[in-house]
Amino acid sequence: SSQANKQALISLSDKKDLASLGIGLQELGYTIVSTGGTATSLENDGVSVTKVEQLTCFPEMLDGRVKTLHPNIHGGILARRDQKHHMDALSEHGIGTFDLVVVNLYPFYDKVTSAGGIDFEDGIENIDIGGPAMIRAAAKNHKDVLVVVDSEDYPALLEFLKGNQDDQQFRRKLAWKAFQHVASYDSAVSEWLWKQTAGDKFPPSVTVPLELKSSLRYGENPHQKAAFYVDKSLAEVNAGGIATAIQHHGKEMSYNNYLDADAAWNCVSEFKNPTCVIVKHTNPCGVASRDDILEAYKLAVKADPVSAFGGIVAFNVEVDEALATELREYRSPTDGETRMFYEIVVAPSYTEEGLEILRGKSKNLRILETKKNEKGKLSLRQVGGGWLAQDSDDLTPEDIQFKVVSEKKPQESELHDAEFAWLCVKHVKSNAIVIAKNNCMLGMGSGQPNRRESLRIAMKKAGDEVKGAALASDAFFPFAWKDAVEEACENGIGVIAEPGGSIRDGDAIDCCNKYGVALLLTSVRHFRH
Ligand code: 93A
Repeated sequence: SSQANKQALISLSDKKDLASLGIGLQELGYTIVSTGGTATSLENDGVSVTKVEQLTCFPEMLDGRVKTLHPNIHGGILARRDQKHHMDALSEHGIGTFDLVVVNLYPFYDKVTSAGGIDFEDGIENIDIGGPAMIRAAAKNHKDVLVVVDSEDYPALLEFLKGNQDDQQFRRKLAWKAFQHVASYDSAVSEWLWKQTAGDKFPPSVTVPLELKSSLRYGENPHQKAAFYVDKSLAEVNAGGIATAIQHHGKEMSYNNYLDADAAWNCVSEFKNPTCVIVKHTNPCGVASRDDILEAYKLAVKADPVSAFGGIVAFNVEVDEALATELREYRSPTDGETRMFYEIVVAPSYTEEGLEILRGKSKNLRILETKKNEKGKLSLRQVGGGWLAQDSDDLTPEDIQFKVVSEKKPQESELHDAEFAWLCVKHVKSNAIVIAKNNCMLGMGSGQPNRRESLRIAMKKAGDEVKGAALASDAFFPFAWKDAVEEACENGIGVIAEPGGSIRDGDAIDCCNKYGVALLLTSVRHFRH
């Protein structure tokens, strides 16, 4: 067949599915050339191999640093088949062409991030030089050399070779993937080297290896094209977060779905006790913690049933049969009739029965399973022409001192309510006000350009329950005109937690003293723009 005399060069650190690839190529009549470990592995699977040394007439040198870096290898990859003088040069030197190059690289990233870490010297030894050189050469000459860097592409490759029909688009796609692979590899190396010189100093080297995960149907609006990328450096260490979530069921995730699911997951992950968070348009509109997660769920809906409808529901505990049934059946407290409808459920795990029941709720309901986010990660946001980087806001109430500055000392329960409200307010868009009591968010106001308006919205949602509840404000009260503090006090709030730091802090304290309200200053601000 036309496959006769074809040569494949295979050099793999990760030997997953190597046997099936080798056998497949051998059946197609390919001569396989391989480096040491790859050759041994193929021979063990009964595939005959030519060793690279036989072509280079050199042994693998310098502890393997120089194995494939040789004209007999690179000439065979890079020669232009349509240039007579290239082909003449090959025959003059007795070099054969390669039609296929399959390479994956030394597992640098896994090595340097492995538990316990590795020595600097070891890190250096794990930088692959010959591998990227072959990948780049083959990708450059993809018109005639197929390049494969991902074992998931082996079946498509074998199909393509069997088909005996050329397809330049297929080749270009493989070449694109090959350069992506090398680029993200080099990013990881450079980031690691930066850390060796700068430690954890800010700013860090930002070479986030992004990998296209999927094209999305559209962006925030249908006229905007959109796609989703994962941060490979996190995906490879199997870190949590929405990007690495498993979708068990439901319609394809949309752009807005990712944003909202991320917000819900980030918020619910903050809580230690069993908690339910419901998010709408990236803001938590219901949050409740209870030993009984069913009760927490119902309280989270009740906080604002109108907003919760069509929202994203997140739990920090497993979804079992009872919880799934409640999610399926629960009727909106607004009319006591309509079953609640959700876009997404996110949780750390599901029982078999729980999953089955949720699948039966609707074919569209997206069911996501994911793990806690890694802390201490960089947060990046785009502005016109650039990116802003900051540490993620990882502070928890344990890191924060709630300093009593009022005459009224808060009771234990009031202090606890203030801490709960504080955890919630951190996840609400500024200007953010949260009113909470007894491990339950009663009302929230978000995103208003003035704090008093956010307060009014929060109080309206809390209704009569505002009396004796805790209020958290993500930033200090400027106390201009008659301020929000006074309005909250007049309406019967029990305790206020805010960062303080305004030149008018004294006014806020006087006001709380006048109404007998406890005031706690945290010295920490949680803006979320
Ligand atoms: O040390 S290298 O940078 N020098 C080379 O010449 C070379 N050639 C292939 N690393 C090199 N490789 C890498 O060896 C490949 O990228 C692959 O990851 C690995 C396969 O080695 P083995 O077949 O011995 O397991």
